[in-house]
Amino acid sequence: MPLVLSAEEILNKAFRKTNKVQIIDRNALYKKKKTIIAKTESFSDTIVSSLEQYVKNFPSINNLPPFYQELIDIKISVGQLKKALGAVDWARKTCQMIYSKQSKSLRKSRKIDFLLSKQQEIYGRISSVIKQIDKELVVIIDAQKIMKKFPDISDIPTVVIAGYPNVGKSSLLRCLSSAKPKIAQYPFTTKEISVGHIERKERHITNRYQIIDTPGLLDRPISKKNDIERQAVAALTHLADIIIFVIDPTETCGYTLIDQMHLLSQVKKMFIDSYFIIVENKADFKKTGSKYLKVSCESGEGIEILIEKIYSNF
Ligand SMILES: Nc1nc2c(ncn2[C@@H]2O[C@H](COP(=O)(O)OP(=O)(O)O)[C@@H](O)[C@H]2O)c(=O)[nH]1
Ligand SMILES: [Mg+2]
Repeated sequence: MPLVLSAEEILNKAFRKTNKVQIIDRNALYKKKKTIIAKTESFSDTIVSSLEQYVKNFPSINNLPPFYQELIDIKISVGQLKKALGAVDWARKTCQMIYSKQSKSLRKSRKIDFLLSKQQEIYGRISSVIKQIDKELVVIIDAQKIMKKFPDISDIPTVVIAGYPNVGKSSLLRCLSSAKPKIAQYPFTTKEISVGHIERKERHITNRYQIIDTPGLLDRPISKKNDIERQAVAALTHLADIIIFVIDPTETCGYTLIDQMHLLSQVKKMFIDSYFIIVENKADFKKTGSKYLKVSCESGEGIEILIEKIYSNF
């Protein structure tokens, strides 16, 4: 992505470049005239090509995975970003036109006063166009900041873990992942996201799946979530092919089974397109007579069966 500058920075950069323009000509009049033209051209070129880079090299929003689009939407709205890019493109065309319309009269004239006043006019008009898109440039700069901090999530089959705090979600993520889970911050909250991977080798093919734990997001009732957290959950719905909902029947997590079942029904409503695997954790400690798969991150009981269940649903 190009480094997008604010309106003031763009103008400063363009003016700085004009100071470096030097023309050599033995004829003093020609030297002055050519210098004025060259500076004006350099000013306009710097601006037009910067704006062109911004629009051309900005990642196509429509081609981003929906999860990332949703993340952009949370902070600045995709519509606003598209409008901002449109405004920058308009400014590029307008600046180009201002210069090309005036450059002929610059070339024709031999009056230095006239040339200088034309130059000032072009500087002024282009500057005012750039100042007009200052807000839009800031939108793009903000979008870039968000995009740089995107959590590193791939477009591969994904399992998301949900359940109350202390039921054993992080333990389960470690239990299921081959490597140490990576932890990244959500770009829009202080919330973290932990991503682990399972690899499944079948003859010569290795399939990779990612497992995501989202502390603070899928471990609380919807009524306790603020707007941003709700939107973050919405973003996650794009990722989750499978949801593992972890129940702690020992209630040592500090939440009753009734509360846990209530959270399950809420999460089910949010992730209507995902396949649910409900597990009862801490089976080494206590098992209920329920139909749910019993696992233990401590003893490893049930983990193989859980992995098979994950595979068979992809
Ligand atoms: N007895 C037992 N304790 C467990 C098991 N899994 C997790 N725990 C414990 O439960 C507590 C919370 O686990 P953690 O993975 O941090 O839960 P999270 O908040 O849902 O991520 C920790 O003290 C774990 O050691 C298990 O299978 N059996
Ligand atoms: Mg945890």
